[in-house]
Amino acid sequence: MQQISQRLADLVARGRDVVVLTGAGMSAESGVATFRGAGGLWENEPVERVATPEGFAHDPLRVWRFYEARRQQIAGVAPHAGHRALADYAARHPGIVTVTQNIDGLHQAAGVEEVIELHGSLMRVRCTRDGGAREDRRVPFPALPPRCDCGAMLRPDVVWFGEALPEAAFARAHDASRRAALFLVIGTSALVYPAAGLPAVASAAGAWVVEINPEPTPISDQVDEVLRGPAGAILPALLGAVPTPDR
Ligand code: BV8
Repeated sequence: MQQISQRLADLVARGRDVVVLTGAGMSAESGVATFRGAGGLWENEPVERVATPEGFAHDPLRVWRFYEARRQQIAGVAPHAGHRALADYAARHPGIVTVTQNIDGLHQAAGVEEVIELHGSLMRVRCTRDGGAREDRRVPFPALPPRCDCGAMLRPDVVWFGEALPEAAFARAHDASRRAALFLVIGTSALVYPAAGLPAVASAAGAWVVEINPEPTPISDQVDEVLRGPAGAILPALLGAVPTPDR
């Protein structure tokens, strides 16, 4: 692994007040498509058509086809060594806070007990009549768009553009960022707010902010340290031995 600073080594060994913020790049090595860049999800499906309330109101079937395809993809993938390294580290350091923009559930599948999901979950649906949300792991759905027992249409329980993030989840993530000693920002293009603003919150409060990403991002020159490379290789080396997959 590339050379890391003594400060990062000490903070990882101490394991207190550590916050991890992940994006789609964290799941790339599990075979899950990211959003932006070559072969990204948004390449074939413009955001405004499949990740906005207006797009859903205009063509719910098109939106559900987009999310159903992702549900089917997720049903067939597993966490990689980077997910397992994070989960193993969290098990050894219960104070670590795992915040994700991802909706694929792979941190939980790797064994992380508590994950703050800022943008919702692929495997949760929400009734468009009463807003009630629940887990629904049927893949595929019997019909699209899926219906609630009350007869109303169901929507994915995810946060679309122009929609507020779940208030309690974002408040917990923001509070943890303000108290962080070490903030790892992993696999995100740092373009989508307010999640992308959390590294700056941590930095302003004195955290050592480290970006783990094979590519530069708009925050690369604002963080304290950059580990340029894939999460699946960097995290096991950074956080210690990776447990066998049968955890
Ligand atoms: C809101 C749906 C307000 C779920 C998504 C300032 C403040 C607040 C809002 C805004 C603001 N400025 C603009 C806004 C509006 C907007 C926004 O941020 N627009 C951007 C594009 C300018 N924000 C919103 O609309 C948010 N809502 O603020 O509402 C409000 C308040 C009150 C009342 C009403 C409204 C909602 C944002 C959530 C939108 N939903 N998706 C889904 O389908 O998943 S966003 C979408 O992008 C995903 O959720 C994803 O999580 C997110 C970010 O993408 P990334 O995860 O970073 O993925 P990406 O592909 O971009 O990058 C992958 C990275 O991984 C790359 O850097 C790559 O190099 C790297 N990588 C690749 N391989 C690896 C790797 N890294 C490590 N290892 C590897 N192997």
